[in-house]
Amino acid sequence: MTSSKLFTPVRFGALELANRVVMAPLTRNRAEPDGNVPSALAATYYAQRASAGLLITEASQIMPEGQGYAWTPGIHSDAQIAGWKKVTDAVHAKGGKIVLQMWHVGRVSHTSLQPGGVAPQAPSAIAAGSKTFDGTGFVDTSVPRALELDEIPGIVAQYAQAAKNARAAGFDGVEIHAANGYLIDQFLRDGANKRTDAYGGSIENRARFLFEVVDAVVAAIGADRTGIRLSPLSPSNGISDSDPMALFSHVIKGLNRYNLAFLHMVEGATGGARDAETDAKMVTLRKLYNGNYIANNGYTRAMALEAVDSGAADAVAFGRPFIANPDLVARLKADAPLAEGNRATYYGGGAEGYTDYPTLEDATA
Ligand code: 8OZ
Repeated sequence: MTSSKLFTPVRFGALELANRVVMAPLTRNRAEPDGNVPSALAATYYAQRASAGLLITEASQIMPEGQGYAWTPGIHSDAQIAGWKKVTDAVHAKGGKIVLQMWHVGRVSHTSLQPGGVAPQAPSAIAAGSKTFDGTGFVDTSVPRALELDEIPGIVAQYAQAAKNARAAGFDGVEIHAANGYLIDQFLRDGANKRTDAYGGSIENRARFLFEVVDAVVAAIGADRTGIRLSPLSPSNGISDSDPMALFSHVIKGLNRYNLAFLHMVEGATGGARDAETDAKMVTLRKLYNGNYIANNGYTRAMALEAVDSGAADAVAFGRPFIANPDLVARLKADAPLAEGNRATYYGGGAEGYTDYPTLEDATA
């Protein structure tokens, strides 16, 4: 047992968390193929993990065009809202808190996943050069089309509608997915955004879309129920920028004015190893933020205790460790061994590798 602050309550805006261990968003590709509706198994899966201080759901498309992989859940149809309601009810029944991660993939998609089989939406017609999963296998992402200037307000409005849908589905709030090379990140970076209008060129212009989305979501459900995730130094999904430190200094300083529930940062390359140079840059960026900070990416128990006890972070999000350890909080508290997840069952499939990982108590009973 330990008396670390990691296991103490904290308030993030309107969200009262029982501890500072957060479940990071994890794509699992198990929505019902008919309509991309969260399944009954999803309710079991999230409820099993409800002892986290906060659950952040897998990324969920805000509109059909926002989908980039097979069987990811949406938050745009009535059936999806009803499916998510079962998830939030199950989590709340166990005393947990849960926010929905809102996602538009932009160019990280394939024509076969787009309504009408057309090219995916993006700031500019530049392919990501990455792969996606179309339901049969891994395929190259398609060359996208550049959004028309007059289409952008409709997408911003869709984020606000998705946030309202999330609240209707019983979520405690939302996380705006602005990380990992998806649509918002594509607008931010000069490697993906070659626009010559108000949404391209200068850092201020490239950040315009992000701030319009934040404005709209905050107006829809309140800043105290809105969080955002950034990955300033991650090369995920073919994203690149000539000066990420200048870009994200502007973004993070700009986020200070909202008093959001939290800022959640992927520190370094998403899912990758950590290095000292990148960590130092992340510390520089982190210091620019005045609000609640959730740290993420490859944290061990020792790193998480240190981060929270030193005040470097207010909470730590764990991703992959939550797959095989539904009782991760209890295991961290007891300094118990962690189970290893089976990579073959990360994406797609049913209960195997999803809802069949035992708690330590059950495993040793
Ligand atoms: C893994 C596989 C597919 C999507 C992300 C939503 O990187 C994802 C994702 C992760 O943010």
